[in-house]
Amino acid sequence: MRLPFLLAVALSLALPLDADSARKHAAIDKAVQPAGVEYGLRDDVRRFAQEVAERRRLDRAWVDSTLARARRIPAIARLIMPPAAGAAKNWAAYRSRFVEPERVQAGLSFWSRNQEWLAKAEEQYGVPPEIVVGILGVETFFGRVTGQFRVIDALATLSFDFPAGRPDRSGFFRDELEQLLVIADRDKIDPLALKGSYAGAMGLAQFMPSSLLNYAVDFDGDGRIDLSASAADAIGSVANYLAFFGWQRGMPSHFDVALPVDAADRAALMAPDILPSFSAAQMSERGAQLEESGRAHPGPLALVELQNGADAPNYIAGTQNFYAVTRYNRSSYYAMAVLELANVMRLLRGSSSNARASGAACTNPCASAFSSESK
Ligand SMILES: [Ca+2]
Repeated sequence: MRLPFLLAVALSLALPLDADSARKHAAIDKAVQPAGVEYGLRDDVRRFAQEVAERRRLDRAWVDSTLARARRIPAIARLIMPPAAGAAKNWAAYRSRFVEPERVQAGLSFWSRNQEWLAKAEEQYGVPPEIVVGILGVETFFGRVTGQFRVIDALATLSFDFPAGRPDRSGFFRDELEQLLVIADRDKIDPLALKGSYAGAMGLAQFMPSSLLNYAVDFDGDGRIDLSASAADAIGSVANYLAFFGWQRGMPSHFDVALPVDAADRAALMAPDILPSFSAAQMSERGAQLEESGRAHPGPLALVELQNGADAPNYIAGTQNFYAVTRYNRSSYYAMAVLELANVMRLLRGSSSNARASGAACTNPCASAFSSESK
């Protein structure tokens, strides 16, 4: 779906690539921007510039000079690598990084400042305020951590010097680099001035260039899309993105579930991973025990495992809305962090306005919210 194209933007957004992306964002933001080597007239970069200029009808000299000044940043090639082998996934640890008092307080404040836009987004797209706020909280701590790399450097490094040792995604990043040039040309932005994550994600909601082109909206109606400076534009764009990828108004994101005893049944139910594939009846037939509301759910469900290192995993039955959140970042750990942060904020906003008004950092409802396990 193509949306209004008056992006005069000071862009920003991206799709973090894995469950550790937010940690990496935070780590890199504290680091000094590393030096890099300009691509200059490297043959493969020049060939790419020629192809893009022809395909997109861009000025060849501008594309050449822009890409020539992009830099290869060795730190980016390291950051894109997966966690060290043997690093166990740990939902409890992951959750504690994102569902914690400081981020919750910042989220409640963001919610209060932007409640009008959040209500409008829910009305228009069906996505509740807490989900939008949860995504912005996990992505960038509500704009505190949006990335310090030049977007052009990140995308060029991953396009032309994608590191060996993991599946080659350079084609994906070349597409993103091409779309960045298209946006910059159309909206008269200097592509060398844009900052973002090590993967080229920009703004409050960390959109990649392709997402910016296809799903960002001018929600405050000022004639330009600005995902860095306009919270309204970021809110509308996140809600539009989730709606496009299947978010259903009023549908729960997940249900409690107890695993089947039989190993073959467990394996069968977990085979599709996060893709909702089984009706509630099919889950029950295989021995999974859903909570009552889950047994009444009319749509497909996914049995999702969240590992806890050496401890027992958690399991949930994810709906289409759980899956929609994973379209933002393809990790069940990411989605669950968004949903639990969202839930805590929703509970506190509904139950504790007096405590918040007094300035208390974390009173009883807050404490009980942090101890709750899910939903
Ligand atoms: Ca706007």
